[in-house]
Amino acid sequence: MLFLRAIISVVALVAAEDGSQAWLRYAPVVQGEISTFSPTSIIALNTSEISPVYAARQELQKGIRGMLGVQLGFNSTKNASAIIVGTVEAYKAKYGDLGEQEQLVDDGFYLNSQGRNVLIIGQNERGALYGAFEYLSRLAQGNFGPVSSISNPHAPIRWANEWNNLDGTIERGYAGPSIFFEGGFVKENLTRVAEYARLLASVRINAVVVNNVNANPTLLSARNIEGLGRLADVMRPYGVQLGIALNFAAPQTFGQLDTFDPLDPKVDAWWGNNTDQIYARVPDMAGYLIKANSEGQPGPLTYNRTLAEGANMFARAVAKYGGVVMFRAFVYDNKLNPAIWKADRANAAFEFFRHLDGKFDENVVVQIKYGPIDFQVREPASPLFSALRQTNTAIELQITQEYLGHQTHLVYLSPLWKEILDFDLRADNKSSQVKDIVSGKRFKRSLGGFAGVVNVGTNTNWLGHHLAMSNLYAYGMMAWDPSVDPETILQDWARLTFGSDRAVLDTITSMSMSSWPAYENYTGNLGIQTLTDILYTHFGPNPASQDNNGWGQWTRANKKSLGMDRTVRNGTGNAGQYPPEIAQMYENTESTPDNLLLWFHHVPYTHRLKSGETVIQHFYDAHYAGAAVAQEFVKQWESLKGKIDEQRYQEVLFRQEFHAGHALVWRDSINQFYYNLSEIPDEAKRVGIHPFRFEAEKMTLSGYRPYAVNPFHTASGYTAVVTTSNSTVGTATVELTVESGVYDVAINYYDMDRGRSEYEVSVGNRTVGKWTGDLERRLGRATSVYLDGHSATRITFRGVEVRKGDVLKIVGKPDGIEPAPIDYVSLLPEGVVD
Ligand code: GCV
Repeated sequence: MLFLRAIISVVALVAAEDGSQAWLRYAPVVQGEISTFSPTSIIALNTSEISPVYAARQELQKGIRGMLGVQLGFNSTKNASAIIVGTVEAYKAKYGDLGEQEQLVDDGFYLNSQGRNVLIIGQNERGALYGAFEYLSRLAQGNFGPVSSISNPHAPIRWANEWNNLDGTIERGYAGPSIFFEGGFVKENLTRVAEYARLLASVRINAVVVNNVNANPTLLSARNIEGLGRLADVMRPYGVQLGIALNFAAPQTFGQLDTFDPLDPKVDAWWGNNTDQIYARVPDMAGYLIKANSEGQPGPLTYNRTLAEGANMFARAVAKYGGVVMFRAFVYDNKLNPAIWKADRANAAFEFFRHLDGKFDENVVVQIKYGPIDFQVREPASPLFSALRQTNTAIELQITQEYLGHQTHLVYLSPLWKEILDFDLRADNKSSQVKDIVSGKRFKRSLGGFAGVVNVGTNTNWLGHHLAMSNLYAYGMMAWDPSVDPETILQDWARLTFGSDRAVLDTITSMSMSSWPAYENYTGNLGIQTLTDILYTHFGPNPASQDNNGWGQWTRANKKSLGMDRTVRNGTGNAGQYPPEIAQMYENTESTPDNLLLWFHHVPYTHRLKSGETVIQHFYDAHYAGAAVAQEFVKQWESLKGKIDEQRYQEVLFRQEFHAGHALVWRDSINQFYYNLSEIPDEAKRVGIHPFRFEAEKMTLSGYRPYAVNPFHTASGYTAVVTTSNSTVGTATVELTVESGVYDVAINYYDMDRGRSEYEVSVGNRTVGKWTGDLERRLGRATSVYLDGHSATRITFRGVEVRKGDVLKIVGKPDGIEPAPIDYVSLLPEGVVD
């Protein structure tokens, strides 16, 4: 029997998998003491189909069948070897006392082996389901020993936010259109919503806000309320509650009142009435999420009412149903004047909310982004966490990689979140870790927790990149218990997702754990922010886009110096928003950690870091180091060929190759930008010096012409080539004056939206490769209609034989608006990256 299982397992390892099951694959298990698994049946203490206990029963049966090849029957009477799953109350009613349950809080669970019985007992039904998932996760990881543990959540609020529009698009979503909406309404087929709820429940997320915070008021139409009811119905069996985002002006724009003033009784009554209608269809709705007076959204400030008055209006409407209002602190003026040295967007949330402390109703939670700006690659913790003492708070994290590579770059985010959650703000000179503030423990608040912007789409694997799913898994597990180590969570996820092969685990661990530092290195380091294009896609490099506009993500880079002066002494005063011990640390360059130096200080490029390096040389070195790590990811992943099923292996490889190429685009672009600005050369003589490149504009061109790329630093030598018209086939040729040998041929080109150009490259009349510029179809990243840092990419053909004097020829056939653009060709001897 065991031998048979072992065979099944090997076969399953190589069978194609599409990622739809994520970490809930229940693949046959070979490791661990399988023979000690003794249960022969499952007793569920609630068998109503809408109960999470029922879902737990089904999941236990399915999981055990998949992993162990054993079909457990359902039983109702206790026998010597059953898995018993249910709530404390149901257990007590049936079997009497249960000792340890006293320690359970809402959603908590208890696992215990009693002889050959396994007890999975939740404080509530949802907790029982969480316990079942935990038990299955242990089995999947080869842990068959007796269980005995109690697990309680760190905080009651553990929500997912989905920025889905009613037309089916997703703001900052990179994995296809919405699973919730299309054409203005809730979708008819909600199969994937149920599957998503199952995934979320397995990582103990208890609610989902299904629509964009930039909310469409027509969500409140009768047809959509019915649709919301259907959404809640399919998620309910998994204990995942529905939440919705509201548009503050809805009473006027949708309800046809002449005002949306929150203190106008008509408006109050309108929201009360609408809320009653929604709760009539969704009696267990979790509550509302509100973005007000932010980025053009309406809010109470229009009527000179406070943000608290606005929040409390909704709080009153949902209070009688036990609902909560998540009110976002992401309120700022996006028309700031960059000429004012002391103006600072980072000050906004604190300035708007601090004086409102204690003015919010008990069922309001102020939802605060982790840093003062907007999900950058590195930010200090928001000072607002330490300022709200009599107000419930939650931290907002982002699983969707808006500023972090759109799920085409591998970036494991749990270490970033951990740094923020563990950060000690030293409120009143006492330990005040962010995680203890948002749980409500530090300031003794009744509510609090976590909101994670996920943005799953219809892509089979949910987030577009199989490896990005570690972020969703980690988010849930950290919201439950922020003290867990990011590497431990990662390894659990990797074992569940890819199996327990040591090489697979070690490789994925090494790649993922080095991914955030690498991304920080080749994008924006020393706290300067991500340096992506904030005026367009938030994907590729464009440092100049940060400055001289009203958005306030300034770097203040000039010829001599850069960084935001946020000191109290001479700058925007932002450092002074922190409690005294932290304020003092950030006030001075000497005590500010290097990785936040440019967040808090404006310094010359020649300023010396604690390492002894200058700021500019650190920029150059870090960009080279980070991009080099991204090249290694490809080789690391390739070492797993045959150890992972071919489908997921190839899909990840494709993204890692893109990632490696785009990391070089980032490296060169940022280095070139700051070299150009500061005119300080790279001591290591790398920046702007590319001995292995053949610039396309210097090749012999026919049907192609040189094109000055904008931003200039997103093209090697600032110039690319494009076809002379959208119907002309272009040819670029160059004689290769290199020693005969075997080379990798890397071609940097631009893959724009709205066109699928075709390319062919040959060396000495021997075809090296052909490809189509169709990444807009294959990657979910935001696209660009320009030649720029978003469309810039690289394709590499490896092991090409080249003879001295061979002619390299690229033929480019334009399509749509895409003129088959080429930047350069690198001819790379083994081990060289250029
Ligand atoms: C949903 C940033 C993003 C916006 C997002 C906003 C927010 O500005 O770029 O897409 O809007 O944050 O969090 O409200």
